[in-house]
Amino acid sequence: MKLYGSLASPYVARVVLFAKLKGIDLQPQMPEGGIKSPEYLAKNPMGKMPTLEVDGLALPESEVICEYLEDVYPGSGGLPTSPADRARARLIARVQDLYVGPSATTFIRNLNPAKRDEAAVSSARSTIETGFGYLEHFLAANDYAAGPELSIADCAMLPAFTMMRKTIVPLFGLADPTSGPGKLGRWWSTVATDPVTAPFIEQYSAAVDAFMRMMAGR
Ligand SMILES: N[C@@H](CCC(=O)N[C@@H](CS)C(=O)NCC(=O)O)C(=O)O
Repeated sequence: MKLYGSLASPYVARVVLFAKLKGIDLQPQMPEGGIKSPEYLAKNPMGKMPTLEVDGLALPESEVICEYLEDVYPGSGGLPTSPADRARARLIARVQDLYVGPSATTFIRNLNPAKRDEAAVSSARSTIETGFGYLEHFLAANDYAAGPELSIADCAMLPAFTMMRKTIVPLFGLADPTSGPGKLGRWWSTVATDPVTAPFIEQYSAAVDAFMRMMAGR
């Protein structure tokens, strides 16, 4: 089983963390020639990371990869047991993907003030706040994102929020909901001190720092 991509990508990091919850050590590696090479595009024509390659199957899309791992290693962590709890965990991951992730990507693509699309940034400012509001609504009141155990919901949110807290929040002066008194603030305090996720945040932060140094050179 090979996971293509760089850990600095929150989508790749989500898969790495989800695998970790299942006791699988999945180390991502960049494909030779990069994600726009003909060889990689033949596996994943979207030219994005991650892609999981396993038994002749090349699977893109981080959430689909996590669900594949769940099917192969069912009941070994990462998703709660009851259908309602599983749905809630999946919902939070989906809200992250649909209502927060795209705006965060817009900010990341506009880091350089000299090349900034101000209209796109202004629109992302309002859409990301709406997305934060949706997460605040659906997050569990206690413990982790979807309840008493770490789940696919934390895997979707944790890398994204680690990256946002280190990059776009300070650089664009966004209000950081994970520093506030609400459920997102409570959630962040939990994952930032949890014995599984706290070291992961540290490892992932180092990858983000390296990514930001690379972007600064552009
Ligand atoms: N929906 C995809 C998003 C993947 C994605 O956007 N990955 C970014 C890195 S964070 C990428 O590969 N971008 C390269 C590009 O768009 O050219 C997933 O969940 O895997």
